[in-house]
Amino acid sequence: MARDWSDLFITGGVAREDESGPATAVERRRGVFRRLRENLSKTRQALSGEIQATLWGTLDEHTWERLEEALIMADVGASTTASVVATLEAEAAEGVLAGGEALSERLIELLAETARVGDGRIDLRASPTVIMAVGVNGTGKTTTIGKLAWHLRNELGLTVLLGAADTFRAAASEQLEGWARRAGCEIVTGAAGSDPGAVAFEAIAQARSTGVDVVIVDTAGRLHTQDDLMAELGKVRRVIGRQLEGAPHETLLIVDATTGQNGLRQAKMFAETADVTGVVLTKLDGTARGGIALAIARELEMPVKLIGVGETVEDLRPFDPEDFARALIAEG
Ligand SMILES: Nc1nc2c(ncn2[C@@H]2O[C@H](COP(=O)(O)OP(=O)(O)OP(=O)(O)O)[C@@H](O)[C@H]2O)c(=O)[nH]1
Ligand SMILES: [Mg+2]
Repeated sequence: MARDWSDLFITGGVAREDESGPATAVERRRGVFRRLRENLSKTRQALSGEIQATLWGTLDEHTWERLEEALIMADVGASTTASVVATLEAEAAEGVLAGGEALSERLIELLAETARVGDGRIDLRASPTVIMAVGVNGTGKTTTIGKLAWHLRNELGLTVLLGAADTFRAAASEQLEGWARRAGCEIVTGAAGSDPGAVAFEAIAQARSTGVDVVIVDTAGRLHTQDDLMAELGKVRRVIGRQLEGAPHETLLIVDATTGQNGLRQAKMFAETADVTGVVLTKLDGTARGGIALAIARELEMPVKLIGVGETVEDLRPFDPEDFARALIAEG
């Protein structure tokens, strides 16, 4: 139960093993799941009661309509909802699924299947591995980087260096410096208004010379329609690639879940121009429409790798489709 940090990363044996023993590990994962449910309580409240009442009642055409409505209200998306509900309805008609419990479990399974797209893991075997965070303004890039650095340091025992390549927004470097202090990692910054590519270049150069495991590069927020800024992002990527072949190894698109279908459209266009390899969906604690996490991977044709469910370091989690669907829907 509950995907752990060690399941998210491919580390080639450099990471620390879980030394707590199997019983404690299971207990820990249970605790993580409970916390996930709490943090997703806004969507859960909107969705779980309605779905359970529907599935445990008499099954007729209204059942499937109500189920569709509930899922669409939670932003699971029209096409995902239609196909999941059609499958459930067909299986119920065949008599394969008897009773509310079986229907609820099958719904969780179908939603989780939808959300499973590509390899959701992050490969950290390159030395150093370079991760870039990109996205629209204010989606949670800097915060996510801070949380991620903290987990890489504290859960996996890796060394991390942050590159503050958002030289555009005043105070962006200071914000990242705060996270570097909390996470206990190094940081490379540039002067306000300086070339973001130069900061990324310097960060990787420093990581290489000091033998750091992971470099995470922060970038300024931008819209996919801002051609000059999108071109700048391409330039930063090229600079990184020239400094280290194969880098950046991972480009995470940070998407704000509270922006719903509009944010999803924006993300789609962003992903088309920015060589994105995975999605981080943030602020899921702040929305009753967290079902978007189950549809976004299919819509963008790339995996959701991490989710943000609050503002503290503990509130960044590896995305596990089944846990997520269960946290939104299951009773109890
Ligand atoms: N509730 C909640 N707040 C979050 C989450 N992730 C980020 N935030 C908040 O969102 C706000 C913006 O976060 P930043 O990390 O500064 O966003 P950014 O994408 O770096 O912003 P720009 O650099 O200006 O484009 C901050 O107040 C964060 O604390 C989350 O998962 N849940
Ligand atoms: Mg930022």
